[in-house]
Amino acid sequence: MTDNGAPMPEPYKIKVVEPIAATTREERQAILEAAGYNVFGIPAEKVFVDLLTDSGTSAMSDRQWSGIMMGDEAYACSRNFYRLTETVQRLFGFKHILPTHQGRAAEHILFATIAHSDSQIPSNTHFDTTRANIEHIGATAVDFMIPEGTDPETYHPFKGNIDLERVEEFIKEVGPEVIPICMLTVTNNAGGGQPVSMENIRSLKELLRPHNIPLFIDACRFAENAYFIKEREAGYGTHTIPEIVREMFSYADGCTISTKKDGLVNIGGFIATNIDDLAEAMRNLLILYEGFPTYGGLAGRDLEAMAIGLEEAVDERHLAYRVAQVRMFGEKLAGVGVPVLQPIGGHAVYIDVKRFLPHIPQSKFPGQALTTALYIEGGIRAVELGTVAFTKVDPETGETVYPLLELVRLAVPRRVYTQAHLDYVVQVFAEIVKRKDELRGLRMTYEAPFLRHFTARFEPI
Ligand code: PM9
Repeated sequence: MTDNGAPMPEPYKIKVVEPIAATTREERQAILEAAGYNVFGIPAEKVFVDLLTDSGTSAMSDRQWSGIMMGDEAYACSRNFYRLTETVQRLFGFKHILPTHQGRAAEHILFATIAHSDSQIPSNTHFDTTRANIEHIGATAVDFMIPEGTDPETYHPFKGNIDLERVEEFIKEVGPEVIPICMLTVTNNAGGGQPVSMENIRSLKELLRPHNIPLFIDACRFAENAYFIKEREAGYGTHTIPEIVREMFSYADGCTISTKKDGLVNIGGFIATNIDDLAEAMRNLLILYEGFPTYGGLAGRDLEAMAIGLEEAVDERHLAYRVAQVRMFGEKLAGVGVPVLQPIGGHAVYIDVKRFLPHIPQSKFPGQALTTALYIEGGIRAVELGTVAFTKVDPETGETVYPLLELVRLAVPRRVYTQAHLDYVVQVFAEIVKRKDELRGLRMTYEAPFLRHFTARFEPI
């Protein structure tokens, strides 16, 4: 709402436009078949509204584009690195900043430095790239979401919270010496874009402190999380977003981040920490895998755009609009009969596919089936976060373990689509709702050994 009571329009005007393609249903059928019924394989030019991800898909501002021209492309110690360092230190309060080309590169460097095959890494929910980086080393990633987080229908203001009691029991059970860090994902992407409360972050730090277990935050959506704290947590209504961000990270010993999300850039990330010897060890690996520690796989211009993007990310008007846009989108979808995960998260609307398509069992990939229907019906690209992305095989019994939640995510890129685009998606859904009982499952014909959802191929049953 604006102060005159009118609904808030986009808090920006459009300076550059990019045409988007219209395709026919027949073309979309053929494109999908060629892509093995996996929307990751569809040429982006053949997508009308692309809600695959909010990662790297933001529109940069005029300030960021002018920052690009201020790129200092010196190999070492470019001025943009110092600008980024100053911005991150001011916003997050960490001493050491190691740029990386994106989030998973930060995860790789962190876990390659601290984890071994016997390590156990607890989290509220590890994102899939984080889990894969941990498991690639042979270590174990463990999720301790609060029970409310696994129920898509109940309301809880901070469904992203970690279950402190279970973390405490876990430390007792495995011993603190095998836990190199605890990781907290804010907001919790794999659990529906749900925020973590300040109280939960603070209490987690208190729980870990006596065991000397450092707390790291996966900070991809730190600004949206801070906005939810301001909106929902007692005592924070009058705080500014930068104040909330600073407090959130004051309880952490470090963070990894893909700045392709809240950081409002198309490529970038970093690791930050206060732990001197860890920073030193990671810097050495950074040189091996990413580049000199002052650029970490990025150009000077990328560092500049990132520094500006991080400042724009904590602008309260930007966040108020962003959260309201996603919420209104979710409410409209619910209004046409689509079961959406409650409450609606920060960066995306998540569809509860178990309730939407109860006739398709998880063994036949109902979430994937919905993503294919969305493309054929309206040229819309969404992502499955269910059986394809998160199925595990029990190492002891060899049994297939399906994820509790079967979700399809409609992620909203930042500053890219207008309300009219999202209304179009709602209309397409209204059509799908009418004949949803006719949708059929899929059979998987190819899967990679890890992160299979990116490249898996399917055929309709
Ligand atoms: N997230 C997303 O779409 C992009 C990859 S999957 C299509 O949500 C968290 C919480 C993420 C995340 C990426 C990464 C990895 C780490 N943590 O993609 O490597 O949501 O920059 O970041 C995606 P990068």
